[in-house]
Amino acid sequence: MNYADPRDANFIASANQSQAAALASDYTALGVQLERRGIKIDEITRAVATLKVAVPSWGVGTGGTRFGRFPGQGEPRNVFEKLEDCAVIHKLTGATPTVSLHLPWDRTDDFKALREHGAALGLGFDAMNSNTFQDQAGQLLSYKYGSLTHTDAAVRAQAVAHNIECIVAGKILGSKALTVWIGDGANFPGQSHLGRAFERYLESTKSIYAALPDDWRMFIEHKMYEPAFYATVIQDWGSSLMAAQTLGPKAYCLVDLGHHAPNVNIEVIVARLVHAQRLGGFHFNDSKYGDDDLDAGSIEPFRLFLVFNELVEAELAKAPNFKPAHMLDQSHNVTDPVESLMTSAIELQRAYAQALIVDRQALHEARIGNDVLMAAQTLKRGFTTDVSPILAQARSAKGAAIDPVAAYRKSGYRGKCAEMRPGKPSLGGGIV
Ligand code: LRH
Ligand code: MN
Repeated sequence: MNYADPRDANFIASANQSQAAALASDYTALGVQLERRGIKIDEITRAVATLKVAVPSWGVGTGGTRFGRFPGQGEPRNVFEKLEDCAVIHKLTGATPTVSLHLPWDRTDDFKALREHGAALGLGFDAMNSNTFQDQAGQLLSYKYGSLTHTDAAVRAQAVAHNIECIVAGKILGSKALTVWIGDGANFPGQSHLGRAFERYLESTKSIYAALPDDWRMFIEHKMYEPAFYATVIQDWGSSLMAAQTLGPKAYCLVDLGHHAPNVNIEVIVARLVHAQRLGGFHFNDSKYGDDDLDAGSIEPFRLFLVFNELVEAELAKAPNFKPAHMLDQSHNVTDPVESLMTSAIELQRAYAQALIVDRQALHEARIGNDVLMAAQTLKRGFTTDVSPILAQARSAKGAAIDPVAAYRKSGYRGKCAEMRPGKPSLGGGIV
């Protein structure tokens, strides 16, 4: 089996050779089409090239559900190997220069070495994620009945301490944010006092907030349900926004697309959080039913486009305090995680490019004139334009692969990992 390092610039250049001519003619053709619409294709390509997406460290291993996990070949066995896979994603897409870690899943006794390993691979570190939704071996107090909102102050203190541990590790790694998602809630009406649970959340997060360095942000991630199946303490954007506004200017709301009921209008939530100047960022993925954590743009690509349309509107309006962090948060149960993460990062770039080519002047006039159909058509025209040549050009211009999945498969990386990473991956259930 021949193997070539997919992170190697020469390998990528040779992989691109056979596709360069086709890309050039497709790019020119799209350029002519967009020119007719008053759009300069190179400006869009430059803008798309600036979109940075963080990869979840927990996404490069095969994910699972409570019913089972079917590990793939050559799974990364520790955070250092996870970074190697993340570097493949970044070198081939040019779009994912940072990794978002999750503690204790990525705990190591040498975060300085991890930072250096990342730097050597051309990677930085995005938001740290705490985990008080599982009990760890040797943990003193259980999170069975909650963590930051547990009725027992000692459990809350333990959960606060873990979040501060994540900040300490993040400071060594150069991270600038902490994402706090808790599964705290109730399975039965009556089980918890809905008001006091929220007050306990504020009391606990105040202690975490106080430990944040000045240049850090805290991302509060809401979720409608699961693991709690009746009431969740931070179940919606309203609860998250109230908490952020109570905590202070470093607290923001993080929107995980899968954390809403199927037909909730997420782009309206985005517009409100932009207005409130509290849009901290996203966990991009896709879903049809619950928090399915499927590949971004794989089920509802129009919804993803409409979210990016709100982001472009905010950019054009120079919305104050607007710097959303883009992260993927997915669980790859039946695909090669590297391939899924590469194609998902590209789907974010696609939605961004489609939103950038919308004729904003025509849209504005149609809206002001209540020409409903023309407004809808003008917006949709962005979505129905195949911007693939722009995405490929943006990659090739920065030495990434014109066709990342083809290059990845050509490299034989997965097979090489199967050789290099022997050992029996754990079976059973759970997302990692
Ligand atoms: C919760 C969540 C959260 C992560 C976890 C892996 O559903 O979206 O962001 O901590 O997935
Ligand atoms: Mn998430």
